[in-house]
Amino acid sequence: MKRKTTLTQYLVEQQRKKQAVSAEVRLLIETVARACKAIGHAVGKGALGGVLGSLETENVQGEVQKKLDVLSNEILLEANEWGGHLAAMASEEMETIYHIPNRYPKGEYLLLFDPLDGSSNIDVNVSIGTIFSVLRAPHHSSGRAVDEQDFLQAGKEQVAAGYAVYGPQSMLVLTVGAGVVGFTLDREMGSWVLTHDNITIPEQTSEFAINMSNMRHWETPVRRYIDECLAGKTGPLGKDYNMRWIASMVADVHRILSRGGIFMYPRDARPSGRAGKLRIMYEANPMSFIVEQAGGAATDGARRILDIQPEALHQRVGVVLGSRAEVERVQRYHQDQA
Ligand code: AHM
Ligand code: MG
Repeated sequence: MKRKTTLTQYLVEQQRKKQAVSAEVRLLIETVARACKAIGHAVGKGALGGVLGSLETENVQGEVQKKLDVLSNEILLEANEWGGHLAAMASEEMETIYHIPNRYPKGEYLLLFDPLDGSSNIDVNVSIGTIFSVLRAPHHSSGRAVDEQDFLQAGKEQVAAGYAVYGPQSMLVLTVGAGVVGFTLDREMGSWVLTHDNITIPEQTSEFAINMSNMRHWETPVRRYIDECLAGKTGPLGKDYNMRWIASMVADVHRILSRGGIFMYPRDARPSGRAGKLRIMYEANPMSFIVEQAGGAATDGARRILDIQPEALHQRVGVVLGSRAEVERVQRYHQDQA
């Protein structure tokens, strides 16, 4: 029987053969993966673990926090603060950055995460997930501690990115800049086992994912593309399209990595939608890195997402990502409009 490759073995191999990861990054990813296992365990218990429902608190974006949002955030902080591989962390659930407590050594990397993405699906037993991004901490010769400004790096600077999806199976999908691989959690053994080597996104697709209830607010290029999809075989795109919308970015992107498609959460005309909904640093950037590494593309309409210079930790951005040919078409429609 062929021996199974675990996450640890995969990372050691990357470190040894391709030098794609340093020992610190390997440790960091393994620690995040261990935290994801714990989050997946809590998610799996649901009502039995008393973890469903909301708290009375709001996060910095004014969203009501779910118990699992906060618990997942704590699991990730606790798992990562003591290993010596990080200079600081940032999260969707925290207003500003989290400094590594003085009692622990500091490392050279920055970790950003959305601890539990797809919050509206937590209480209804639909797939949710964790998204993470790893950056290098700038070196300060003065020895001063890192600050929020140090996190504001374009997505192309990411060293690694990944997500865990908690669904019928728990899976971890990862890139260290050398393609995309997927691991499935072997619940009996408690280990992440490599099950999806070299994930690639088909270039063409006939499936789109967008929240159609926002249609009246969309900008013209988005409306044009979706109108053409809806026109089917006799329309300008010449084929019938299907639609899927899970409303967990992790699950929607995972489907696209599995069988192609386009995912859009575009900017729109609402006062709350002008900048987009999804956050660049810990949602759009890691997902765009993964999608590009799998042969797909990611844009905000005008620019490649990974090229955008962020100006704030919780900055939002319009997102169009997935199969290359479709994303490029949407981008062309934006250029036509400009
Ligand atoms: P969250 O981080 O608070 O869960 O919000 C992000 C989620 C994405 O997972 C998903 O794509 C989107 O919000 C769904 O939004 P909507 O409910 O407007 O369809
Ligand atoms: Mg999110």
